[in-house]
Formats: sequence, structure tokens, C-alpha cells
Amino acid sequence: MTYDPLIELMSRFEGVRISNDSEDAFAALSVEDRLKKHIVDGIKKNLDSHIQDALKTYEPLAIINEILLDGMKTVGELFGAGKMQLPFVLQSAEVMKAAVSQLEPLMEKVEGSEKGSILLATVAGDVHDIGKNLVDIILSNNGYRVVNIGIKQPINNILDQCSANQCQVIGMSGLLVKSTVIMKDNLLEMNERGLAKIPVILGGAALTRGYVEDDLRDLYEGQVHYAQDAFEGLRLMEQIGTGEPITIEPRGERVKSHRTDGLDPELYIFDGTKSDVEPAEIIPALPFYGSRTREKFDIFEIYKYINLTALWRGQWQFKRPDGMDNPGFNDYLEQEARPVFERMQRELANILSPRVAWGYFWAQGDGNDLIIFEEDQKTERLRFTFPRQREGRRQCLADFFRPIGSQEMDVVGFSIVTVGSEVAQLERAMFEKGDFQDYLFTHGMGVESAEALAEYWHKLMRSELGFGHADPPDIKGLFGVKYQGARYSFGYPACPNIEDQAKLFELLEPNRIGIELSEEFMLVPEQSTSAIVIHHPAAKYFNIR
Ligand code: B1M
Repeated sequence: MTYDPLIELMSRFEGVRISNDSEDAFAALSVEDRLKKHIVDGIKKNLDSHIQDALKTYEPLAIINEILLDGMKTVGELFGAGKMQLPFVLQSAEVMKAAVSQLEPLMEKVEGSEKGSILLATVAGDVHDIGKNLVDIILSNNGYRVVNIGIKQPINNILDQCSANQCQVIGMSGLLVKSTVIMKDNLLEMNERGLAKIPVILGGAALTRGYVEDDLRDLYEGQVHYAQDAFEGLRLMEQIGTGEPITIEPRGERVKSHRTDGLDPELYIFDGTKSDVEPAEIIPALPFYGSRTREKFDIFEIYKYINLTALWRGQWQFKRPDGMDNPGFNDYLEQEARPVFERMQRELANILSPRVAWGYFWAQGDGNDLIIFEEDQKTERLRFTFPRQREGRRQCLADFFRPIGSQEMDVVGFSIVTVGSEVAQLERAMFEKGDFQDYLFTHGMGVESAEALAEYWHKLMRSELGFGHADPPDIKGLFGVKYQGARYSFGYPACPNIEDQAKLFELLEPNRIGIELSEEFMLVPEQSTSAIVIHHPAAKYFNIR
């Protein structure tokens, strides 16, 4: 991009909010209210001098416990009432951390000043960091001691670290379906070792309240609680600390949860009944056999494919304030989220390094299997087995291909994309430094850029396969899957077996573009995603039950 001084100047003021942070706005307030205003409004300017003023009357510990934490309590209440958005909560947490760092050296003894302590970990096999780290930020800036031991933590380590650090509570996080099973095993292990006296808090996307509060609570001999988000974690810590009974809302008739991950072995057995999917009329010409890579991209072109709903509402967690209508919320997002999005695009342009491996192969369906053939179109190279819906249309991905033995060979595509590992390093540095708001923004931007690259590349594959002209005219139509065929990621409902990533690796050799497969079949770097690309016009997303 060329340098334009005007754009550069304007960019410095992008995202600047007109806030009441002038000295005048503070001058009329008491020393206590000044500090609370810093916290609630997330203002760092003049924080040190206002802390110096407070030190004339208060001990450092009293400033933290009686004034600053009171400010954070207000922040929590505003968030709970839907009057404050997560990014601004994180801005308050940044101010809290800055204030505590200024006061800590002045305190003789920090231990004992904590409201409670928790050992936080993402469970074995799971690489997801952000959810647990948000919990860490909220708890540690509300007076709790948090020992955050990171991702992929086996139960032995969790228990050893809990004991070594004398933590009162264990918090486990995880985003994968498999992680919910590991959490259950961990609780059983704690029972067995006589450690059920330790209260446990569980959180993460694949968990449900019912699973934790019905199933897991039945088997764990101590207290186990579900936290939907970081603030529920905070409320639970407060209740555990005071010994106050934790209220459990009655939820009607109890239903024991059953396996919902689509990995039930019965779903993989083909009993001869196929779905109602008709054969595709046209089989696309094979663009090339095998796989290729590409590493040169205009990142600004990729940014156009970012799904702003997923980024702004999913990752950055902007929520519609109570009483605001949809058009009002859209205006609000344009005002609050758009400038951050513009800034992030520029700041990450040289950090993100998009890379793709993709390919096309001869294929045919065989019951629940998809056979991939060698270039000779005769020799079997490998096969995938997909689950079939138990009832209804009885769909299975294998049905979207010409069946084994038919005259015509079918074609299947695969893709794997990454935006590199540098963004994860930047995130880590931001988290450690206490730049919590930018940590959230950067993480969201990194993962949604990976998803955008997958969307962008799928579009290119549709044109290589010869039906790109049927695409919807605008990018929004792509998010509604209004094009021919579909891109299914292993681990998602129609092809839930994450271990199939190993076969995709065999076909695409993405090590050439710096993507590795962990022993638990996760992609490293984290900001990566893979897919099987199916051309059949009837191929749409479906669930397996
Ligand atoms: Co994917 N992904 N993804 N993905 N992804 C999930 C996790 C999945 C559940 C979607 C689904 O199937 N519906 C699914 C896993 C299912 C399974 O296990 N079988 C899945 C899959 C399959 C995959 C891939 C394997 C797909 C593929 O490429 N074949 C792949 C794997 C990537 C890898 O290996 N590196 C992949 C890739 C990706 C993207 C890169 C595109 C992207 C980013 C992933 C990432 O963050 N690293 C992505 C996204 C965005 C998602 C979803 C849509 C959102 C995840 C997220 O960022 N949440 C997710 C589905 C979903 O959650 N709806 C999905 C935001 C984050 C802040 O929330 O961590 O849950 P979370 O934390 C929250 C709460 O849960 C709670 O508080 C936090 C703050 O409010 N909380 C706690 C969490 N821990 C807590 C602990 C507590 C208390 C509260 O106390 C101890």
C-alpha cells in the first residue's frame, strides 16, 4: 500500500471514542470515585496520579479491596445487565491490572489478600486458549489468584499444580466434544484419588448445562458447576468462597444426555439403505490430479471474505443492548466495531501469512465410504467412512458421489488453509502484557481470517471445477451457502471424525505450508482449517442423529 499522510493521520484517530476523561470530569469527584471512574470507564490517563492521591489516605491493599474491586463489581453488574460489552469489560480489566501493578510493590504481603484461588487449565488434547484466558482476566482482576497452566493439560498435571499452588478450586475448559468426555474422566479420577473435596468449575462451547448439572453432578462426589461465561465463573467463585449454597434452577424432567458427537459406531454401518440423493447430472472435469500449494495472497482481498457477524458478534461478543432494535444495533456496530475492524486489518496485514494447500482426486461412493483412487482411476488410494443419518432422509456424504462400479469416475476436492503462527505469538504477548482488549480483537481477527481464507479458496475451487459462474453476486450470499456444492470440515456434524484429518494430510501434504497435525488430530498453527469440497448440487449441511 502507498503511504498517504492524511489517511495515516485519520487512522490515528480511528476508534477514538469521545469519552469524559478530561481532568475536569475527575476534579469534581472524591478520591474514591475518581479511581472507580478509571475502572468503570476504562481510562488509564492520570491513573497514577489519582492512585498517589488515594495513597495519602488509604493503604495500598485497601485501595485494591475497597475501591478498585468495587469498580470492577460495577463493571460486572453492567455486563450482567447487558449495559456493557465484553471489549469494554476487558478495557476495565486492563486499567485494574495497571493499578494493581502500581500498588503491588508498595504492599508488604500480597498473600492472604486474595478472595480465593483457582487452578485453570484447558484439558488434555484440546488447544483452545481464549475461553480460559478470558476467565483468567475476569477472575484475576476481581481479586482472585489464578494459576493458569495452559492448554492440553493432563489430569495428573492439573492435580499436581493445584496442590503445589494450594488452589481452592479447579477450573477446566475445552472446546472439543472429546473434551467433555475428558472432563468426565478427570472427575472420576478425582473421586478415585479421594480429591472430590475440591470444587470444580467447567466451561467451554461443547459443554451443556444439562450434561454438567445432571450427568456429571451425579458421578462427582464433590461440587461441580457449569459456567456459561467468565462472569458466571466469577459468580460461582464468590459463592464457593462464602459457602453460600449455589442455586440450581429446576429444568423440568431430567433427561440423561447421550452421545451427540456423531461417532456412535452404529452410524457407520451400512445396511444397504441409501438416501434419496439423485446422482449429479454433470461430473466436473478434474482440474488436476493431486495437490498444490499457494503462499502469495493480497491479505486485503481475503479480509473481504470475513463474516462480520461471526467476528463482531461471535468473537468480539458485541451483544444487542436491551431495548435496541436491529437497525439501531447495526448502527451501533458500525460505530463501535467497524473502526476496530479497520484498525485490525492494517495492524495484522504483515502479521498474517495466508497459505493454502488444495487438490482434486478421483473418487466413488461405496455404501458409507468414499473411496479415493490413484491417478490411474483403478487403484484404491484410501477411503473415508462417514456416518449416515439414522432416520429421515438417511443422508451420508458418500451418497453425493457416483457409486462404486459405475462407468464414470467422480471428483472430490480437499483444502487446508492457515494464516500462520505469528498472530498467535502476538496474541500471547498481548495477553501477558495486559493488553486484554486488543488480545480479544486480535484473536478474533486471526481465526476469522483463517475462516475467510477457506471461504475465498472454496470460491476459487468452484471456478476451477467449472461452476463458479453460478455463485451469488455478493460475498454475503456465500455465508448463506447459496452456491453449488458445500465445504465440510472434519469434526463438524456430517463428518465428525476428527481423525480423518490424518487422511487429508496424506492427500494434501500441508507440512509444505507449515501446518502440522498434533497427536490429538488438531491443526497447528491454531488459525487453520481444512475441508472436503463436494460439487454435488444437493450437498448441503446436515446433522447426524
Ligand atoms: Co472450530 N470447531 N474448528 N474453528 N469452531 C468448534 C470448536 C466446533 C465445536 C464447531 C462445531 O462442530 N459445531 C468443532 C469441534 C467439534 C468437535 O470437537 N468435534 C470445531 C471444529 C471441528 C474445528 C476444526 C477441526 C474444523 C476443521 O478444520 N476440520 C478446526 C480445528 C482447528 C485446529 O485444529 N487448529 C476448526 C477451526 C476453527 C477456526 C480456525 C476457523 C475458528 C477458530 C478456532 C479457535 O478458536 N481456535 C473456529 C471457530 C470460530 C469455532 C467456533 C464456531 C467458535 C469457537 C470460539 O472461538 N468461541 C466453535 C463452535 C462454537 O463454539 N459455537 C468451533 C469463542 C470463545 C471465546 O469461546 O472458548 O467457548 P469459548 O469460551 C467462552 C465460554 O465457553 C466460557 O467462557 C468463555 C468466554 O465467554 N468458558 C468458560 C470457556 N472455558 C471456561 C472455563 C470456565 C468458565 C467459563 O471455568 C473454568
